Amino acid sequence: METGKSPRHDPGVDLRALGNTPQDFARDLLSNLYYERGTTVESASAQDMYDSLARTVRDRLAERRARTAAAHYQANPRWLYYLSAEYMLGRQLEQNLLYTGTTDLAREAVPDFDTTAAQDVEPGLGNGGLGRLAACLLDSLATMDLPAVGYGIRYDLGIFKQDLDAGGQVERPDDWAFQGNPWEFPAPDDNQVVGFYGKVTSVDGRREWEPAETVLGEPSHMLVPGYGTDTVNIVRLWRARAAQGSFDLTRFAHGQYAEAVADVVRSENISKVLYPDDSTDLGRELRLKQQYFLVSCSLRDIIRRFSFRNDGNWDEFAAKTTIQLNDTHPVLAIPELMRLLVDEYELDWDRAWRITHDTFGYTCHTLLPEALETWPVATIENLLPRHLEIIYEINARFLAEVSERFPGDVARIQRMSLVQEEPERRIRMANLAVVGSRAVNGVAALHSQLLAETTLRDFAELWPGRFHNVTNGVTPRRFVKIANPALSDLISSALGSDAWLRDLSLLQGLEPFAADDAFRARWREIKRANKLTLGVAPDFLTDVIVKRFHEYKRQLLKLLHTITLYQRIRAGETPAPRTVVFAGKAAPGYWAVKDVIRLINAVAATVNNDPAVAPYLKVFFPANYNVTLGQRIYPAADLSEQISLAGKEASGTGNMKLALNGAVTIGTLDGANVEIRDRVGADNFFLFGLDAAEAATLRSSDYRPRDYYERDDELRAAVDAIGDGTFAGGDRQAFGGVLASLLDRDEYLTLADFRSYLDAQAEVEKVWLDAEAWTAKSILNTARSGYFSSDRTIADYTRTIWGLDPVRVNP
Ligand code: 26W
Repeated sequence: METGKSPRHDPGVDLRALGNTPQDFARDLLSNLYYERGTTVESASAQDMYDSLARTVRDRLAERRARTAAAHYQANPRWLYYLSAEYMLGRQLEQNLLYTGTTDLAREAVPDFDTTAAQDVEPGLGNGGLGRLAACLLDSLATMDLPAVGYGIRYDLGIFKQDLDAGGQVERPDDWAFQGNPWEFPAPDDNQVVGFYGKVTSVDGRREWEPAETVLGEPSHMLVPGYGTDTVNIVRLWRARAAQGSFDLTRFAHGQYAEAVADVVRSENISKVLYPDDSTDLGRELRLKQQYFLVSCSLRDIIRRFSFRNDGNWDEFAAKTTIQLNDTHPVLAIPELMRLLVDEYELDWDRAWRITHDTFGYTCHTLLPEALETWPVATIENLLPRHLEIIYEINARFLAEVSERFPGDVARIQRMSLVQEEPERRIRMANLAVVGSRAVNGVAALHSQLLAETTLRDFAELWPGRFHNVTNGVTPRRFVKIANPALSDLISSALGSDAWLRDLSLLQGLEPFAADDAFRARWREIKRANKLTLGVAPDFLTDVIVKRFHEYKRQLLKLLHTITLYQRIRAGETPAPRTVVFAGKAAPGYWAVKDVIRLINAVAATVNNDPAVAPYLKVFFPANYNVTLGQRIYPAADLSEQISLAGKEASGTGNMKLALNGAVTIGTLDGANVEIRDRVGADNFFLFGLDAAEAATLRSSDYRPRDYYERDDELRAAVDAIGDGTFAGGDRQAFGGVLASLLDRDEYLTLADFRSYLDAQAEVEKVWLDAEAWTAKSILNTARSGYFSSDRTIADYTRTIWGLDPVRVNP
């Protein structure tokens, strides 16, 4: 049981009487229209119809959910709790129709299905890769019948919506649940109280924290169904509410109504907005509050669920519970569990530490030093004074262990300390995560290797057995079956069944079809139709770079190539026609890449308005890249651009979605690209650029981007066009910042990799002109990418880190 309430007497009613005949479905839809929306088919708005349909589908999942909860109660299994500040769940309707097998029923019952389905809003409760990975992992956990709960924050405002105004990014708030969220079940009874600020005193030799402020965490959950199974797990999201009594009666009595509610507003601000910064640590106090809010609510909920079935027997806790920390954002869970065990449940330190350490696993998602979170000691001391004491105690004991292992190695102790001393005292959250966890993992083979060799080297030397790799994956249900139904049907008919959706290694069976003319023709036809759906030219090579904007991801390298193509065409060359698709958001304060977005759109305007260029080149920048838009782009892509500077991209997951949809990759040896190339074969991957070791060496030497600029005529011409006003109506200042960053610093070695990249693009073009050869590579990319299913990722976590057993749900 999820709720902690005692199991109810079974009244002998079969809830599956919901039934799945067209009559059953239509009746339930109507019933929801009448009784939930208070309207009729004749007067229903699109929103009324959408909401009623969503409820009709949701009810079918809810019935499975009830059976899942009963099976879990019976089994009293070991649980995985996934703690993540972000989830990018994607649209729910299509997925839930598919998972309940009601897609056809819905199309039949709903008068204008497409308009209705278009009302579905994706909950964008994440920034990018990390949040979408969390959603893929939840999908696979449920599909594999593993007992798991995801915990997160129910932000009122998700990732901002991106508009393009005169080619520049403008942010608009994403009030995603404005029209209500039919997929969500509130559970106000499971409220938790969270404390902040205040002081710590000693009472009978124990430390006692008296918070100065309390806030309520109110949970609701969304259902996470498995595919091809009756398991329905949940993701539980916390929303901040003012604690009772936050209303200031004194002020109210003095006529200061707005001031009287100030505390209410302040409390509820905690879950107001997702921080839109992907990979730079801003260090804002409200963000730390969000992190503690998530951790505190979730741990109390986890302990409540544990005690309900295991009688508060702490010796069983780590056997029944494993908690995975999705990057450092929820790392306060380590000192918080210590605080609960030591201060509230009165366990001694050593026993509490054993339990805590045995409970946690930590996944790191980055290599960028600027993305490693640290918090000023002063901020933590003010907000969470007891946690700071506990962190100091953990540190003292940990450093004693290090000195014993490495006597006199002061530099090592300084590097490993949880406390950074200069330029101000800060807590290093990644160090805390490693010290407090049983297992640490990176998200691709190269990433895990670099973590152990560089970023976390001292820790890997101290505890080599603690370090693991678990290569990321993506769910084939959403990113192949739902995104690309025509391709999915072709795959199923070739393989003789749709079993590949639950065992993606079966895609191997497509290999022989790479040599089958008729199959190749059909494969091309589908790609062509998907391009039409996306709105790009069906016979152009569709060349896509879709991801968050960051300098290390090098969208600028793609743009330099695009400018070169433009200049070649202007000079009379006739390259193979291509559409370059750019999409992605920039962090609102990240001016360097906001300029890149502006420049891309300026180039697009020039290219797309030049009739001499039109037969050969188009540049397309659809606004507001999100899961929904991704689902339209991946199926239309021919070429997948994965061109980050080697050693910077932890894994990437868009690379996997694109390969599974038959795009061929052009990429560096970075992140999971390495493994993609190993699997699809070097012949079916366009490799270029420096590798991670070469890049590190060049960066630490005196790298001079101007030398590359001066030596390469095409590079110089492309860079000059940025500075001479070609794309800015003659204004030479318009992109001065971009120009200077390339020529003066070029932190990510764009100029150094330019020629190698253009050579690889020449190879791309050569193969593309042989349609049969290209299609064979495309098919082999799909056939050999089964490894990149998030089901395999979950199998790896389960085997090496979590040790979970499946619990089957009775029909
Ligand atoms: C503190 C600010 C901040 C916010 C988010 C720092 C770092 C992050 C994330 C760790 C950034 C992120 O999304 N990382 C991506 O995680 C994906 C899933 O593992 C990987 O595929 C991407 O390579 C990695 O950039």
